[in-house]
Amino acid sequence: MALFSKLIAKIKGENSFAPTDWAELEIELLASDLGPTLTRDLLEAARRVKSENAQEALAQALTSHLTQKSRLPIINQGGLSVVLVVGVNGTGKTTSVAKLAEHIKASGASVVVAAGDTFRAAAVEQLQTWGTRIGVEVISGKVNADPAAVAFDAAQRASAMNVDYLLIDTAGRLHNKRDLMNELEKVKRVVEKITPICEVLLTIDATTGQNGMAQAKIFSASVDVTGIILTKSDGSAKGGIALAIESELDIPIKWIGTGESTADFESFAPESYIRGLLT
Ligand SMILES: Nc1nc2c(ncn2[C@@H]2O[C@H](COP(=O)(O)OP(=O)(O)OP(=O)(O)O)[C@@H](O)[C@H]2O)c(=O)[nH]1
Ligand SMILES: [Mg+2]
Repeated sequence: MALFSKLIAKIKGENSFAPTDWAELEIELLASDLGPTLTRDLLEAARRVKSENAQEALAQALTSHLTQKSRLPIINQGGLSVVLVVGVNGTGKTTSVAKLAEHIKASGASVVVAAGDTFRAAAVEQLQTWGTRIGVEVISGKVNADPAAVAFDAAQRASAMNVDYLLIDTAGRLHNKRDLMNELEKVKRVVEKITPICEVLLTIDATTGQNGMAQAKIFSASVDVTGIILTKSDGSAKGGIALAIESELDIPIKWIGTGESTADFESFAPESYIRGLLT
C-alpha cells in the first residue's frame, strides 16, 4: 500500500517540495479511496507535521481516524449467538458466511448456517456446497420461501440444537433496494422473537472504493450494522478504503477477506494496517 511513503519523504526533505507537490499528493490520496473529507483532513495534518517526527505524527493522524469501537465479536455469553450477514449482491456474503463458520469451528465452538437468500436457487446450493466442504450443517427452506420464515425456523432449530452460533446468509438483490431493506428488517424482527441477533455484519467489496461507503450508509440506516467484513482485500483495492469507512461511518472493520478460499480470512489488525500505509 505505502500510501504515505512519498509524503513522508517529502516532509523529511528527502525530495524538494514545491507547492504543486501538495496538489499532486491530493490527487494520489483521492485515487487511493480515502475520499474527499479524509484527504483534506490528512493533508491539513501533514502540513503541520515537522520533518523530524513525520512518520510518527502521520501514524497518529491516521490512527485518530479509526473507530474507537471494539472489533471483538459480540456474543451471547452462554447462549446462542446469531449473526446476520448482509450486503450488496456479489460483495462476498455467502463466501464470508463459510469463512466465518470455519473460523468458529476451528476455535472449538459449534456452528450452523442458514440459507436466508431464497431469491435464487443457486444461492442455497452455493451455501450447501460450502457446508459440505467445511462440515457445517446448512438449514434451508424452499426456493422462494419467505426468508424471514427460513431464518425463524433456523433460529428455533439452532436453539433446540444448543449450538453456539447461527450464521444467516441473506440476499443481496431483490426487485429494488427498498424491498431488500424491508426484508432484512423483517428477518431481524422475526429472529428476535426467539433470540437476540448479536451481530449484523456488512460485507463491503474493497475494490468498489467509495461506492462501498454509499452501501454502508444505506444498510446501516435499516439494520443496525455492528461490524464490517472488508472482502476482496487481495484485489485491486487501493488501501485507503478501510480508513475512509471507519472515519466516516464509525463502524468497526472486524474481518478481512483476502481470497476465495475459507482460509483467506483474518481479523482486521489496525496497527499493521496503518504501518502498511506508511512504509
Ligand atoms: N478474491 C476474492 N474473492 C472473493 C472474496 N470473497 C468473495 N469472493 C468472490 O466473490 C464472488 C461473490 O461472492 P459471494 O460470496 O457469492 O457473494 P454474495 O454477496 O453472496 O453474492 P450474492 O449472493 O449474489 O448477493 C465469488 O466468486 C467469491 O469467490 C475475497 O475476499 N477475495
Ligand atoms: Mg450469496
